[in-house]
Amino acid sequence: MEEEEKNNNSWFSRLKEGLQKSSHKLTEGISSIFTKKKLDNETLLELEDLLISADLGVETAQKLTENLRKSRFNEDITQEEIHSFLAQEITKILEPVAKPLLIGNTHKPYVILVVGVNGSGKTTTIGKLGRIFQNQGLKVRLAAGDTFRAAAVEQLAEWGKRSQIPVEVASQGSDPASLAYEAYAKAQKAQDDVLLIDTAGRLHNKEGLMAELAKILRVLQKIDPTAPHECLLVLDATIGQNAHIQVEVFQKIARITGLIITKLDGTAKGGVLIALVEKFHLPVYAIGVGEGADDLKDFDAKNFAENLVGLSE
Ligand SMILES: Nc1nc2c(ncn2[C@@H]2O[C@H](COP(=O)(O)OP(=O)(O)OP(=O)(O)O)[C@@H](O)[C@H]2O)c(=O)[nH]1
Ligand SMILES: [Mg+2]
Repeated sequence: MEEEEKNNNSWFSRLKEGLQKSSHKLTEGISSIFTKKKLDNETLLELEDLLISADLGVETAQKLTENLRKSRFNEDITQEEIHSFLAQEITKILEPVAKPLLIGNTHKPYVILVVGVNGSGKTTTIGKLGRIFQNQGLKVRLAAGDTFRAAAVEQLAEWGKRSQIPVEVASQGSDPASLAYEAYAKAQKAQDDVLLIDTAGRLHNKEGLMAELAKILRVLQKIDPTAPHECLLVLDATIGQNAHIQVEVFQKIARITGLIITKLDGTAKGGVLIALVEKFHLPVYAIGVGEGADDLKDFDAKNFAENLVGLSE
């Protein structure tokens, strides 16, 4: 029990620490805006600007300030109340999409394809997810579908070695679709519970890479027309509003079933997660708040919202 409590505490402090850059920006902004007691038009406009600059998106910023106007206009309000109000409103937005990534027993193996532009954190996320699933007692296999770079294969192999998870690899430059197919067949035969497939970083202006992703999907569907059972899009939070275009581009090729937002520890743009949720309504399965093996966190709407607005500071 005590151990569990300790783990929980470190979980919360890591999340808080991770989101510090974003929460700092909002906290500073709020303390410089709310210097007078009454909630007037000027203050509301300044708050709207602050929320936009914190990457929450124009529509969300307008919605939040409008709600605040409705409930408290011309009344005395404290900074503490602003923090609580924002945390509550943001929680309401995020709650419907905060879902754990559950490996059902409907498909064995449960095939998870991981996509995203280069450097977004795909390989690292797969390493972390593999560990999480293994700790749940599931039989896991990884496939190093980024066959372009030898270093990418090594990177995944290293994660596999650390957690003693088998990793399927192919020689450099070989067809990633064949690797995905073979890994799937092997996972089926071995009766694995989960197969996580890594892919190369795909810039949306590289048609060839996009065609390759389409091919991977086609071969997986030869084995099971419902595969992949999840297609996760990994987004780097530090790119802020550019994340929107990445969702749009990847949605054109694959049926994206959920998002993972990484690098929330290295950015003041953490609010972009809220803008993405408002626009795309995709589940957010997890968030990355650091490079370590335990830095991929379940996405909990209330905790995220409170930490983002610095409520616990
Ligand atoms: N600070 C921080 N760094 C992260 C996080 N997730 C990943 N990284 C780092 O981001 C860098 C890129 O991560 P990768 O997992 O290699 O990204 P990728 O999408 O596989 O990149 P490509 O294989 O080039 O397409 C690595 O240095 C990771 O350690 C995170 O949540 N926080
Ligand atoms: Mg990679």
